[in-house]
Amino acid sequence: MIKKEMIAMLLAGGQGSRLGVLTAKVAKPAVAFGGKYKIIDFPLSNCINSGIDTVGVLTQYQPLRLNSHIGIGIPWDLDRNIGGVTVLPPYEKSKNTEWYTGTANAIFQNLDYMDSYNPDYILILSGDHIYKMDYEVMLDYHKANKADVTIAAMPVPIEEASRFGVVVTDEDHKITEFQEKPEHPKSNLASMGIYIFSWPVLREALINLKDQPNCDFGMHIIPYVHREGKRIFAYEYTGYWKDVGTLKSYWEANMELIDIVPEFNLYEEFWKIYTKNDALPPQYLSDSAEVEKSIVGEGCDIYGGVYNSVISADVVIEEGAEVHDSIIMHGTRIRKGTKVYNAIIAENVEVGQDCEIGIGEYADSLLSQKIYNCELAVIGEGSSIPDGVKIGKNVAISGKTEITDYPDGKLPSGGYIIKAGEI
Ligand code: ADQ
Ligand code: ADP
Repeated sequence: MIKKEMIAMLLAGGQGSRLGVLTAKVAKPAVAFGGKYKIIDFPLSNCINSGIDTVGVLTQYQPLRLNSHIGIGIPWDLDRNIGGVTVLPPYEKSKNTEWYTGTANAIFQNLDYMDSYNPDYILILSGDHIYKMDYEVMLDYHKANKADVTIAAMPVPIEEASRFGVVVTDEDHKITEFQEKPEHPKSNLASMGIYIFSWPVLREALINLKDQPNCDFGMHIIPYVHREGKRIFAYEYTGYWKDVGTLKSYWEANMELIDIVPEFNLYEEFWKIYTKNDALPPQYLSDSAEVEKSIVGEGCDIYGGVYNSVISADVVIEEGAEVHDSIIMHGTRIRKGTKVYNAIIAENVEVGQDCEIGIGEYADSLLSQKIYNCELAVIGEGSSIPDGVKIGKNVAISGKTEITDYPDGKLPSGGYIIKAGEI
């Protein structure tokens, strides 16, 4: 039997519904980030940079593009004969077939995969976090504490703590209490959803809870091991970490890349973030282009203005168009005279001439399906916006929009529209 001291299991199967139109056709870990990357590049790069060469990626929701991005793992040096990256979708078993009904259920359904490496430790990761972490150091900490479980944790503003699992620790960082997304958090130390388990402890918990519906790490496994009196420690992390599960946090994390001294630095030599290379030509900035404080991807043609924005590869910004404080993804074209503010525009969108995106409060509440209050205009992939359309902030739209009439800020639409309110 092949022996690996620690293997990683990367959970990449959630629906990502809070990202709305951005995840309508693609799993959250495959959403573009930072002009060049996909979200999943961060945990995968962390693995290889930490010396972990065996990674199971659990996929379920809209996996096509995620699978083609991962391929056989070449960009991350994870194309191995033994180990490497393995995509693990749910599969038909002899007795019953089940989708992954929860994070721990997904891991349970892959017991054989984990057993085949006879590991001492299992690292559980999420596919939707932007951060750099050396998991080897976390493993040393786990061993030094003779821990059964180590949970990476970091302080968050107390008013945000109820979005997370919350841990209470003693002076030795031993966890004395764990609350999953509590209404009244007892501490501001949030679980990052990154766990190291000693394999026999996890194995036993998964088997004992195998009949638990929707078995989830935060809801079931952690409370179970705590009840069983296992040694659970918090590994306090102080660097940059962002769960980009909401439109606002996704937009903020992109914007944080373009600060003069970025909070999160993509340019460090010693901790590279790897991604699939599409071998595109360089970007072209014409004499009419004006670019300030922005990331501009390969293959872009810029004739207009780009300010404080993150522009992915193969984007065209025509003359007289302006993009401010926005994220524009791969293959999108912004035509002449269009102004874009505080927007997220997904892949392969055509925005016509003289449009206004992200200014004012225009939205057609009759067509609204979901309420967001993210102060952003969000346009889903493949959409086409005809000339002269105004789409206000707090609006998400996707699909082909056929504007027949556009009086007093109303937006009659063929696609679906999401209006603003709360995230
Ligand atoms: P959440 O952020 O709510 O809480 P969760 O929805 O459980 O995280 O998803 C974690 C990861 O698992 C995501 O990458 C998601 O894509 C994936 N995933 C979800 N369901 C899946 C399934 N059925 N199959 C495969 N993959 C799936 C968790 C913890 C909290 C902690 C936060 C930190 O429960 O305690 O604070 O993460 O972000
Ligand atoms: P969001 O909260 O934005 O939808 P997540 O990816 O975190 O994004 O998924 C949310 C929850 O929905 C998770 O707790 C997960 O258990 C559940 N979930 C998502 N997709 C599926 C699925 N295909 N099958 C079962 N559960 C799912």
